[in-house]
Amino acid sequence: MQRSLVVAGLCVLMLGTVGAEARDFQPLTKSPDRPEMPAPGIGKAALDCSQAIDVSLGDTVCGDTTGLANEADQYCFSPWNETGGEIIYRLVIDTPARIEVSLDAQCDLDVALLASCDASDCLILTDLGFRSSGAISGEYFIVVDGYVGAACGFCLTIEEIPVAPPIDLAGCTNAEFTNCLSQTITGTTCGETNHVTEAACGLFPEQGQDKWYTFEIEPFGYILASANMPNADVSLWVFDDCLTGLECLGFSDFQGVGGYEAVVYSNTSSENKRVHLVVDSFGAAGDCAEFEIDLTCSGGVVPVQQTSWGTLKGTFSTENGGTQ
Ligand SMILES: [Ca+2]
Ligand SMILES: [Ca+2]
Ligand SMILES: [Ca+2]
Repeated sequence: MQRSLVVAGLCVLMLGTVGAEARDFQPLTKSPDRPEMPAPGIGKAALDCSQAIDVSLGDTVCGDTTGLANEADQYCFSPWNETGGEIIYRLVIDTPARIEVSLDAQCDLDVALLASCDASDCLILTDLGFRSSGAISGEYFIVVDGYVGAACGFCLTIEEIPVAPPIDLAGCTNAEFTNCLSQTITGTTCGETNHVTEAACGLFPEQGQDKWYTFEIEPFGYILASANMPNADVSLWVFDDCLTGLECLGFSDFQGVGGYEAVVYSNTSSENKRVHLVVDSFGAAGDCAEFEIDLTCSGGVVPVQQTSWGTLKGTFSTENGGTQ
């Protein structure tokens, strides 16, 4: 394993590993590369929704923010500088529905979803749109705003989408049992099935075919996986065992094609823990690709080994200094 890849993987781990909390809304695309600190001076949230345009599920509405006033320039406490003028839409959903809102703009506009007419009462801010994780209802405000003063024409589509299918349990029951060892695993998702597209801790629909591995992790052991698909946009999941409901324990999909994703899971219980590591991809339905996983796994090989922080640190230093 090359040192740079390990470092890259660990950096992703620090920045990108997502815990198991459910997300009510997800962006449709990965975030553009923008500054991580708020621009000085932004923070206005004084929207006036008295002129908000009513929209309904199924609508596509077009507008133009050119020449409009900038009443709000920060949403969701994001660092994104939304100093362009804005147009506000009001969406009322009577019958619970899963929604997707997508923005097609001629310049760098963004779209925010608000729970009330207040840019601080923000549910999600995205570059090109968002979807709800499940069915929602009630009154929402959708704001189209301009990143760093951008202003132009756009169309916004608000539609109902199907609720995500449940995870196909065959992925779990047919998973490949793998010894919990530090190793490099190469494989392909081609010939597999798309068992999982969305789960509570995911960020994007992972429509690719997915390959499942099962690991048994000793008490206070851990699993650390960094994966790459040279020709596709890899993602990683960690799921609880089938018997315990396949809770989503970890997820990573922050890089694009050829980028590395990393997840870590620690067994904090005093009993052996069975988890599934799933290699998946972001892309078109049924996509598949070859992958490589650099794996560090502590415990689960019979007889059960003792793991201490000393060996954990030793593992990292060995990996950092190793060549292959
Ligand atoms: Ca604005
Ligand atoms: Ca999948
Ligand atoms: Ca990725």
